[in-house]
Amino acid sequence: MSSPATLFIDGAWVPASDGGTRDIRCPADGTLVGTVSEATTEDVQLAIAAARRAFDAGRWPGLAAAERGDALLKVASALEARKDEFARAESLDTGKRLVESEIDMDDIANCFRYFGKLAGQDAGRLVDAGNSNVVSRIAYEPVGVCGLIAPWNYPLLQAAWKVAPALAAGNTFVLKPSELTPHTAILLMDVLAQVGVPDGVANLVLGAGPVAGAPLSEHPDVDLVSFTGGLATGTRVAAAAAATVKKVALELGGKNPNVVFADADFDAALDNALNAAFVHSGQVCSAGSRLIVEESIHDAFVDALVRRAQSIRLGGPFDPEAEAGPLISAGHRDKVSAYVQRGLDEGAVLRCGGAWGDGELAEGYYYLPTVLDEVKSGMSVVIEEGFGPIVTVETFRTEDDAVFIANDTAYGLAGAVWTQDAGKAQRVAAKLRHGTVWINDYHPYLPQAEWGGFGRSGVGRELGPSGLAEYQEAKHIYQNLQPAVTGWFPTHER
Ligand code: TXE
Repeated sequence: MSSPATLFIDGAWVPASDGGTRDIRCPADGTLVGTVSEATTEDVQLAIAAARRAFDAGRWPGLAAAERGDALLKVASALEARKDEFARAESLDTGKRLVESEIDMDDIANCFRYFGKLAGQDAGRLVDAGNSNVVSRIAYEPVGVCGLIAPWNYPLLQAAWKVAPALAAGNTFVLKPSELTPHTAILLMDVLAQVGVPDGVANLVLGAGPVAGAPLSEHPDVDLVSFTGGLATGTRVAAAAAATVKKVALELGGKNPNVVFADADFDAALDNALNAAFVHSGQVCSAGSRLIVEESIHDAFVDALVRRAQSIRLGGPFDPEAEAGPLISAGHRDKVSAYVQRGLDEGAVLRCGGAWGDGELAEGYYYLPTVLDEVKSGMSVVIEEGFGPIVTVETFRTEDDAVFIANDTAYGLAGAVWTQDAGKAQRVAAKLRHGTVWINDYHPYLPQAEWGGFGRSGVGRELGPSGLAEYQEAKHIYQNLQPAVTGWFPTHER
């Protein structure tokens, strides 16, 4: 059998240089989804070289920004036209429900549309130099070759948050999706080629992080690295990137507080606490994994939460009854199990879950929705990201306590506050040290609004105007309209 050609380098589909491959299996039942190329370091270097040539000598960076924007609008339309195919591929790779992948595909089309429209809008800025003989302006230029490293939880969505602004700004890139979930990135390259993105501008390498990803953070010809993934890998990427002083953008997850005051709309807060923690089985960087509830409603709220959590139906991507899916891999499920066990060893009270799915679910990597009550600051389940269907419960008595507990984390990605007191909502929102704060809601985000973290949740912002600025260099162009001798150094006769 010939080797699959699923690396996209310099406008061509190629196999790995050593013929290496990887089987991709659906986490819902282990079925083989496909076999893809596994890049070698040499393949990654070829992709970087292609991106470098396309940036230094190609036409993409110099195109009118609106023309690049038009290409992105075509990508959005193509994604809509091929939504079923993309959503199916995403669900097979991740095990997530088809309906969730369909929502992701709509969001991805909107992301391309947003950056497509934004691309031509800002022609820079005139600066008042305080001198009528000077024209001073700021031009926004592409950074260069971008290394884009994406995770497995929202494979194409996280890639799109990087690819769309990188292209809009006129960069070239090498994308490395997670080795577990490559298929929608492969489909995206097909779409980019079809809408006329020139050869070498968009390159795709597949494979394990240390081989296919690390060169993107190390190579001197890469000017920017944008990474979404775990804290440990992100720290490694940033350290490697420092050696060549690359621009670095990091999104490293969170330990996100969901603060519920006693005066909140009980049913809405409860329903959303469930969504916050258990959507996509908690494999969401902004998952509301820390429920921080006012002491007076703790018992009623947590009892109801446990009842609802126990009734969540788990199942595969195409099971119409399923409400949440499996974890991404056996390794990740082991990690989630160990994390919960550590919490129990440290004194957390297991209210439900804490076990693998059995019966029919035993074919996949399912983990039951888990509520850990009576956790305390300093426990590992309060400090570390669990990235599974786990919610911990803490209580507070005063508004100040609530804020203190919510900010008592090294992360700072997102959080929510539930109260019907508008003043309290605004006071608490203002004090939360998190990049997104929801008031009486959980999880919505907008392509036109910045997304990113305080503290160890990362560096930089994706989406919104700042999401484009990450991929631009600001250049000051200063023109003297009346050149003259300065006389600073007088002419000395010898
Ligand atoms: O992620 P990794 P893992 C968190 C979550 C999870 C933990 C570990 O808590 O339990 O991270 O998950 C590539 N140089 N998040 O191990 O390793 C890798 O191939 C360059 C939060 O799966 O961070 C993949 O493409 N790249 C998160 C990407 O990095 C390397 C989403 C992310 O994988 C590399 C996912 C290296 N040395 C997990 N090593 C979020 N922020 O949403 C690996 N990679």
